[in-house]
Amino acid sequence: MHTDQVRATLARQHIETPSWAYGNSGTRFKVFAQQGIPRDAYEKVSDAATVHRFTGVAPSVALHVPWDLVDDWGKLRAHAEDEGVSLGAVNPNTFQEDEYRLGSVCNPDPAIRRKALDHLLECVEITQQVGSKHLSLWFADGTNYPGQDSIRERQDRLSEALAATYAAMPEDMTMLVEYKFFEPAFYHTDLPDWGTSLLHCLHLGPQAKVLVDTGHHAPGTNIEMIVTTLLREGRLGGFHFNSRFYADDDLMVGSADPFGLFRIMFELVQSDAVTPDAGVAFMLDQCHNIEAKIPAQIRSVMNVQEATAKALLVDLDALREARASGDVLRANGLLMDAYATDVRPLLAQVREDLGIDPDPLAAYAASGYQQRIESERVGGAAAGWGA
Ligand code: AOS
Ligand code: ZN
Ligand code: ZN
Ligand code: ZN
Repeated sequence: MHTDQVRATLARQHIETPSWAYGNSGTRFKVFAQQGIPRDAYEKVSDAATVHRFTGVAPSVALHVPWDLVDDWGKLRAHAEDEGVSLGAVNPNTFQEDEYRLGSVCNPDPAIRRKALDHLLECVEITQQVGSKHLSLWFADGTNYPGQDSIRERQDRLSEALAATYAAMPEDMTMLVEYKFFEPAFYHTDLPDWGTSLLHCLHLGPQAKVLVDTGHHAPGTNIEMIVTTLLREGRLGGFHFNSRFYADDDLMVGSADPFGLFRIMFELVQSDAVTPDAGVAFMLDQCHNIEAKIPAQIRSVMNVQEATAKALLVDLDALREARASGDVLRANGLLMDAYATDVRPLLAQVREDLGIDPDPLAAYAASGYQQRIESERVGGAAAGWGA
């Protein structure tokens, strides 16, 4: 791809940040509260808009209900627009109520399943009120011991709830069905892998697609193979980008395995799916436990940009020839050459094309925004992972 085309493609990327990344978060051992943390969804949106202001490619923010609950979704939507961003995927929470101890939509108690389904249906409404097209579902449902519940009957319950939610969606809404191989359930998870998620999506209909969270696979999984298989089926709804060393660590994407992120981007490049036109939602899903929230999001956005830029530099014509002739070393060499390219100057040029500072992190540090929110935001932090 010619450099001008690479720059134009990179300038059109859309990397959605998650509201919950701006709030306090932590592990089950400790939540380290930080200064300047948003006190409500409005301030989370302002922080997300700040990431967009300094990166130029983060124009929307995903919401989480009820962590981002407001009394007027239309007002939050207007606030986002005033700040130069839009409200993105709506994420229901079916994992923090006490009743969900044995699951939510898969729970053996029909009354609890009804409660969970009512919440999903409420989130379909909220998705429309905030002007979003994505309902993003992740279920913590599963069991901790063999024999605890019927794995098969739980699939039936899950299917029933998804079908009722799907039926309530307008035609222009997409249901993203996220999977995770373990945690918080330890023996089995009701949506553990891409195959289970895809099966449910195929039963539901064309508006249901798989959400790939890069932290939700067993070590060594070839994620790019999953990505291409779903792309080929037209069922890749999007990503929750993050990094893992051991489990669902929700670290800055690209910080643990930048080569793996590059390989995922290269599969997307080959299917022309790195900009929003392809309908694959690029979303971050991270919890910055010990590092400053906004700069960490900026770094994550930059890491996605760098992996994409490298993937766009692969000489596809030469690769086609090398593959056709079985020239293994040349084909691999073409990928490795692109991966070895320092794309920071190219991305600095893209930022200048967008009219923003070529060094987003330095520009943010010099902006005084962090100092301002730390002095203004005293007294309480918004709900979130580590509320
Ligand atoms: C949980 O591990 C998943 O990654 C969720 O998608 C995410 O953490 C959050 O719960 C979405 O609201
Ligand atoms: Zn996720
Ligand atoms: Zn996760
Ligand atoms: Zn997550």
